[in-house]
Amino acid sequence: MKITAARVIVCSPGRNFVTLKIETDEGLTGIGDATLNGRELSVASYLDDHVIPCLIGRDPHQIEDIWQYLYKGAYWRRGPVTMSAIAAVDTALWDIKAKAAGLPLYQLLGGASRTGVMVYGHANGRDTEQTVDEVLRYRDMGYKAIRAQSGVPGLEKVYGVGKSTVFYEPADADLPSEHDWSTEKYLRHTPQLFDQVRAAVGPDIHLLHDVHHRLTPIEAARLGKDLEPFRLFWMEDATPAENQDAFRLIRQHTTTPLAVGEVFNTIWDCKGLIENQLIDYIRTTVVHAGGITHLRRIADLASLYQVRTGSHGATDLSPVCMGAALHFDLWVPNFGIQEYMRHTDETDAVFPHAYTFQDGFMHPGQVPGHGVTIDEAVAAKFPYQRAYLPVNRQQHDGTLWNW
Ligand code: CS2
Ligand code: MG
Repeated sequence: MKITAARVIVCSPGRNFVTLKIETDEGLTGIGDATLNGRELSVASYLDDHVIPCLIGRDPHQIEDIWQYLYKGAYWRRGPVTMSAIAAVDTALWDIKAKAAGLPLYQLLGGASRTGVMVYGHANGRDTEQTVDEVLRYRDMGYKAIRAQSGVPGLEKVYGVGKSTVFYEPADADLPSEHDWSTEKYLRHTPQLFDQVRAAVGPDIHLLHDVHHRLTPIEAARLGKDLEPFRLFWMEDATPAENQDAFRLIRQHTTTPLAVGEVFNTIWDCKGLIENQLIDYIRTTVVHAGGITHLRRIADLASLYQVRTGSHGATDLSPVCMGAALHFDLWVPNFGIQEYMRHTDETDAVFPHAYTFQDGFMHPGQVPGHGVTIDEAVAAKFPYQRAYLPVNRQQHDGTLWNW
């Protein structure tokens, strides 16, 4: 089989998505997600200008060789743009290989290791009361695991709290909007939020929280300790993780489980965290960490240290990534949980898919490939629209901070 053509489809059904479509001389096609929120066109260009010319004429079955060619052949290794582009190629090739075999992708990875994929949903509210109501609503929808994020008294806009409680799209402006931040107000508010959420929802629902990189290590240690009575499933992105050793300080002070990695793009970003057991869940994804091929390597390293997977699954990762992720999740032995932020109906119309949600669990479906397609005619109705993620500034003096 030979790759005869490949093209990048950029569309914006409510938010921007970048999709790579690979065609072969046997009529089989495969697609991969290449969406990098706020930098979509960089990945589109990387694919169009630098990757696709190298793919034409290659055997699509040679997934590993093509991965190595794109990773080592670029000379300039790693980084979110490069690895998202490689991920899109990898995902599309696994899609083709599974279709050629007439099997759902998870069967090629090693078959199902579980009956379904436990997911967590996003409950958010402007204040504690609305957030508690939203957590109860997600429980009533059947979720066994629910992330809770709320507004912080005294802060106008914070990460994780959308204009509506149903959909949350952080890339909310043509140029970065500016949020204000106060660690003190956040650290005062969050423990009482979870005190009320846990009291309302009871002991059986897994509760998660995303700190979103906004604390220093000692502040994260304090929050982890304060949250221990509420038995969180995880506290995510407690502090920026460029310095993997920073998690030692958090680990010394709290038993609240730690998750990190949605912004990581290779195994090198998390090798120290995993080998030193500084985290409990690794959040790397199909779309941003080099595709199925590389994500398996990260999961295998993690399994040596009892670190489980907990892949990122926000709405800025397309249904193509979600579909591929669910096949990975169904197979991976050290599975932990999968994030599932529902896409809008517009997005789902662009990306018809076989995956399903029922009673807190998802399944990728049984169709050959990863089970997600792109309706290019519908996609064409939604042209690209520039949108950036916000930035944070310290409320007291305007210092630029982590959003
Ligand atoms: C968040 C994301 O879902 C999460 O855990 O960290 O919503 C993140 O803010 C976005 O994916 C950024 O584009
Ligand atoms: Mg996150």
